[in-house]
Amino acid sequence: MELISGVKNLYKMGDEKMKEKILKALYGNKGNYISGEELAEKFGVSRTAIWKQINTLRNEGYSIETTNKKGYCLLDNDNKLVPIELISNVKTKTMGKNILCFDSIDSTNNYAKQIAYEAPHGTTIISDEQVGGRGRLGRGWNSPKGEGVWMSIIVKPNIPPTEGTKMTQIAAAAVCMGIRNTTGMEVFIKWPNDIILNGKKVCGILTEMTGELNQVAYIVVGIGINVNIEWFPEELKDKATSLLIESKEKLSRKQLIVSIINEFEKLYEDYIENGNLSNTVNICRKYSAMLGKRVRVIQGNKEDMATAIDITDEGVLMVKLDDGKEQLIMSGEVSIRGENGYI
Ligand code: BT5
Repeated sequence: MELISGVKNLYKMGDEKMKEKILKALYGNKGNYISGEELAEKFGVSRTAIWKQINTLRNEGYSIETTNKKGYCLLDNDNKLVPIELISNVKTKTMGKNILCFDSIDSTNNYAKQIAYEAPHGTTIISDEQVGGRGRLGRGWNSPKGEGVWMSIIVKPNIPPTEGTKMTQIAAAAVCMGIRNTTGMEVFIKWPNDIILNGKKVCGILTEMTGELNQVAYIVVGIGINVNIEWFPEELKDKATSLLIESKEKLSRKQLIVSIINEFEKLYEDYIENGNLSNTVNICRKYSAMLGKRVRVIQGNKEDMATAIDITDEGVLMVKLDDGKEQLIMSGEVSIRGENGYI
């Protein structure tokens, strides 16, 4: 697991490494040349030191063009996820203001949990690939390299653990709006944690919480979106899809990430600052893949057919069972499947 970019010691911003400073300067000038001399002067080091750092950056996959006369130029490499670029594009107060990007990792949720106590609220972990991506209840999450958004946001709300499941609804609403805003694609929310496109799963959310009985210490909100995946393994191909498969177009992961973080902060602040989950719930209702549909409620060994009738103001699903009784479904308590398998 190697941290490819990001400020390694992210809590001491003054301690930024030379490589990061150079990268920042190149980003500020993207598409244009800066001379080695100018960089050397700016950072008080030799031109050779600059050249060495540029080589390191190149080895890490940054496309940097060099000419003897003009110096260095960072080319637009749209698929490369770079903290500096993401951080400077989000329009938020705290969310996504610390971003760590990995080339490969077991699971961004695992890493987020390792650093969660020290990491500032809003810290976001992103990886180009996950080799141990996780779904709920020990299930796996397929996370191929360079083709998805595999990210985890650490939040530290001042709420009791019983409220924690609301983060999943906030994230689902944020992802739904983020995808709609950046791609125009008509995605829907399958309560509680899936985003559906043309009847197949395009995104899953894994929310994990740590805390005391009456106070959350932190919550890790893991979001996995199939963006530019071209094919799925046999066991997933009937139930999973990607934005690329449905739109036939390669999409920018950066724009998507930025938009989701912006939406997430808006909805999160509405809830935490103003105690208002209604914006989230309105989105979850408006774009629900479930409301009005027949669903299967699975509780332990028991299975009932029902109709999904509402998402309450608390973000809880209400169903009407076939015997006429209404039942509230708390997230995590039951699984819900469409009548004909997955929806
Ligand atoms: C989820 O679980 O949908 C939560 C997925 C969360 C993934 C993110 S990625 C960043 C962060 N780091 C992690 O390690 N995880 C989070 P669940 O509802 O249990 O669905 C899991 C099931 O979805 C699997 O058992 C497969 O059937 C299916 N699946 C696996 N990979 C998939 C994919 N890429 N797209 C669609 N379905 C998939």
